[in-house]
Amino acid sequence: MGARDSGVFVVVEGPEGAGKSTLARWLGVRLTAEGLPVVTVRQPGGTPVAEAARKVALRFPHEMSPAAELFLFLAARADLVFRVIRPALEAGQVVVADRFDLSTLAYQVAGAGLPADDVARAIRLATGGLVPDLTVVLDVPVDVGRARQRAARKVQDRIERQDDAFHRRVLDAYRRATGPGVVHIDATQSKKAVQDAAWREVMAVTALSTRGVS
Ligand code: T5A
Repeated sequence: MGARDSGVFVVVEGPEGAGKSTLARWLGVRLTAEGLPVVTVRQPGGTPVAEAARKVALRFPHEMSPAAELFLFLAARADLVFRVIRPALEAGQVVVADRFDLSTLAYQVAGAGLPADDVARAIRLATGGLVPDLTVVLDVPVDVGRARQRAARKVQDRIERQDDAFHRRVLDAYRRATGPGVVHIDATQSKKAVQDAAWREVMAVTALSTRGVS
């Protein structure tokens, strides 16, 4: 992990419609209720530069090369890490992020076909090597996630308009994800079951587990 202080960095990941935003919001509320200082962020977004990059990456009405798309997501992440995430961690806060590096590996590498090693190097440059303490990967089949988005009347962005084969490669990449702090949760379960499972993992990486909160 890149040098930082005593905060805790939690990331929620997964394919479209998996329930990431719902879970990230809930974790923010629950952690606050436990008396911990929390910052919740979504990616791409969260600073003026990152919001501008988000608009181009997701809403731009013209074709763009996979590499151009990669650097838009990483420009957004670099600014968010520098201006929001690292300062919060250095102040000892809990940061809950809706998406982080795994999204780039799933969408731009597995989905769009960019070379994994080059992208990993670019990510390290963007984040200074910051690694989450916990990455909760929510697992839903592509059709379930898309049905949830339709039910929520979400307007499709550039990435969501990619075909099913792209989204299956994204899902497979998430399913293969391993490493320190990476846990997988079946997100076809009820919201409550997903929250309970995630909360057990969050307690394990925060001081809450030793305070006996359940
Ligand atoms: N992207 C992003 C890249 O390509 N590379 C990158 O590096 C990064 C960071 C972001 C897009 O950018 C791409 C990936 C994305 O295409 P976005 O709109 O910010 O787009 O985020 P999405 O992840 O696409 O947002 P979604 O809203 O589609 O998915 P969520 O957040 O996973 O789902 P959520 O929580 O909004 O829930 C969707 C619906 O399902 C319900 C909710 O109530 C809601 O109605 N729901 C459940 N229903 C039943 N059971 C459950 N367990 C449920 N949990 C939630």
